[in-house]
Amino acid sequence: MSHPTSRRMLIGAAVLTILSLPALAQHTAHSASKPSATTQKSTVQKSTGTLPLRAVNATVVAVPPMVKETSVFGTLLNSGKTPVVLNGVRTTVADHGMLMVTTKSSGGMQGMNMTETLTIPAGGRLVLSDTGDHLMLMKLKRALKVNETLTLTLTSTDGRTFTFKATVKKP
Ligand SMILES: [Cu+2]
Repeated sequence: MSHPTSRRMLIGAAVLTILSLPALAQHTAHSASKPSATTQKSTVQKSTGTLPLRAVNATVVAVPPMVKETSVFGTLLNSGKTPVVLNGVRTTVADHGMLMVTTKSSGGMQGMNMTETLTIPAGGRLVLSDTGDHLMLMKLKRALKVNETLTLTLTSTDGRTFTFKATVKKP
């Protein structure tokens, strides 16, 4: 299965919303199966402070108004001396966020799964893309406008946060 926010699948996603075919339903099922795991963990404050991160080319994929979920791509740079273990993402325009990994079956089919954590190595980077790790924003509360800027907050397992801006763009 291709990623639903690729250009080709966007049209598919719109159709899926109407026909409720499996791809979108499966994606929504991620949130249904673990409704509050990410949210709960992100509110556990073991320490406070800002993560030593920088976001480059942070992009939220523009979706048609009837599509209620979207992806976040870009590159996260960790200038710290220890790995950053992300456990959540949140923004006011979405009910909740999820961390996702893309998997490839032996048959070469691509799918994605929710993951509890994504790690940015010390002094390294994590690339978020439609063919790899990425973030998803679920149950969007309103339609997103192309070129608008959204504020997103990442949380880590040690309770620190990183807030950054991402621009809504067509894929
Ligand atoms: Cu995804």
